[in-house]
Amino acid sequence: MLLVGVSLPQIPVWEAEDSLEELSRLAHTAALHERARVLQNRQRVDPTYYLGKGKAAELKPLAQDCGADLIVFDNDLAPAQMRNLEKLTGLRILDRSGLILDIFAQHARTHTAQLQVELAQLNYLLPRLTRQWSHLSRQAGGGAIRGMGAVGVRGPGETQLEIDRRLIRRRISELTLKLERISGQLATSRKGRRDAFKVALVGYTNAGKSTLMRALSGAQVLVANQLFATLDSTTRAVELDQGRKILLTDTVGFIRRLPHHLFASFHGTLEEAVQADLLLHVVDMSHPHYEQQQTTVAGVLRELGLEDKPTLLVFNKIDRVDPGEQERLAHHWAQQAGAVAVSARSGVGLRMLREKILYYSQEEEITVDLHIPQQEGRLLSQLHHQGEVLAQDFADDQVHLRVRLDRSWVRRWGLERYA
Ligand SMILES: Nc1nc2c(ncn2[C@@H]2O[C@H](COP(=O)(O)OP(=O)(O)OP(=O)(O)O)[C@@H](O)[C@H]2O)c(=O)[nH]1
Ligand SMILES: [Mg+2]
Repeated sequence: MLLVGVSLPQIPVWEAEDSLEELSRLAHTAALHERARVLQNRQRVDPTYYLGKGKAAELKPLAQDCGADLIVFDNDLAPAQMRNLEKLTGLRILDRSGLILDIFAQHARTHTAQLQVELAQLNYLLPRLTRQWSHLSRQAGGGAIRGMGAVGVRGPGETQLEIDRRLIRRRISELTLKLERISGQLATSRKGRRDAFKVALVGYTNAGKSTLMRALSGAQVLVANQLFATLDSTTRAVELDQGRKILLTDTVGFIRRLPHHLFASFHGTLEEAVQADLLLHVVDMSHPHYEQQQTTVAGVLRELGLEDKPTLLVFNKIDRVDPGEQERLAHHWAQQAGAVAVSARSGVGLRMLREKILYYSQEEEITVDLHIPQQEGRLLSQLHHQGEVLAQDFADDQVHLRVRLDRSWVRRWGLERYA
């Protein structure tokens, strides 16, 4: 496979190179092997071929020389550019979004993830549908046309292409409905746990979120040195010190230029992050451009409307720097951003991390004095159950309680009227 990138003036060259390097890792994850790499500097994008005409013409002989039968572009191509390149080179063309979709299709294990990926693939496919579309759908990992059934009966004057489009649209609405139903069910089951303090792991793909999930909760989530190993969210109860329980969720990672179809389809999965009380933003500090990854993640969080959510930065993989340096960095980050340096693999810094989470989770707790009529037996027992009763005495037909509990309970149970 041939990798092609275009470096534009508004993007520094190192960033284009880094992005191409990342594309190579993505390709590797999709079991594609890089044969050669082309990076062209251009003032602007060429409307016909994305890269310059001359460069585009060189692709075919270059691919022949190195035995590549597929060209992967780091940039997202317009449907017409993709067709033009296919015509010019006679080879299959894939762009960044297409490749990421492919990986998602390969990695989707649960039913929900499969539906989400299929929806994203079809939305990606629809404007690219041409007579050769069957090859596109093959390359989309097989998921794209699953469930569409036999080719429909041709309506009067309908071409095959129109039929295909109609089928895809129908499948898209079917999937959208199914996913809405699933996310409704999830919301209901989440209601049952809304009283617990919820923490979600977010971060760039491969930052070590799942490893940290394992280290903190013992959950046997998949850890792999590949991009987008995790596509589903997993939630586990974790007991911090002092018997305090939280719910920890591991979820899908982010990447620069995340295909927006995917983003839209995975809203259900990302909902876990939206609902969390605290985000742990995991950063792979051993990555040469970790700061840029951090910025990318912050951007995605902004798109999700989560920029104001309490967020704790967790610099992971600290075991990769030498021990002398570890302490200095940990200190530096703690000073700078209240961040914690950890190694999810070796366990360094996890105690500190637990303490920090505990601290955040207690922020949510308040102590209230209440006067509750004795006949409110149910409320009294709930308070004993959910809160920590610090003092209690009985007077007339009232119970005086001093309770430490989650701020949210005050509102939910209308406790103000007993204060
Ligand atoms: N050296 C070192 N490697 C780590 C550490 N944490 C995770 N890794 C490795 O980093 C790779 C990615 O880890 P994952 O936990 O799968 O990362 P993730 O963030 O869940 O990635 P995706 O689910 O693909 O987005 C694996 O090879 C891990 O073994 C760490 O603290 N130190
Ligand atoms: Mg993971």
